[in-house]
Amino acid sequence: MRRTLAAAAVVLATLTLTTACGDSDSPSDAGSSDPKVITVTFDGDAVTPSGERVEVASGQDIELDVTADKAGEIHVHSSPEQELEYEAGESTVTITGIDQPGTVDVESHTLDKVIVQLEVR
Ligand SMILES: [Cu+2]
Repeated sequence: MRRTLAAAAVVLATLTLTTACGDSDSPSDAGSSDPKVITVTFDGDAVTPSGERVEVASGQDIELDVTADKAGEIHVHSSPEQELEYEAGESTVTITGIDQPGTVDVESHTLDKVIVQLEVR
C-alpha cells in the first residue's frame, strides 16, 4: 500500500512538471489577436490543466482544445457567465467576449474543479 502511494506521488509530480513546461511555450503571445489555445484533457475525475493561471489579453478569444472521455460542460465565470458544452472525444470550445481585466475562473462543475484561471489584462 505504501509503495502504491509513493508511485502515485511520483506520477503527480511528473504531471505537474510537464504542465509547468507546457505553460511556458508561448510567453509572448498575450496581446496578439490570435486566439489563446489551451489544451484541456478530461479523464475520469481528473482534468488537465488543473487551476493553472493563464494570461490572456482583454478581448482575446480563448480556444480550448478538449479531449474528453465523456461529454460535459465548462463554466466560465465571466460577466455575463458562459456555459459551454463539449462532447466525448476531441472538440474545440471557444470562449469569447472576455474583455474586462481581472481573473476569470474556467471550471468544470461536473468534476467540481477549476481548469484554468484566466488573467485578463
Ligand atoms: Cu462555475
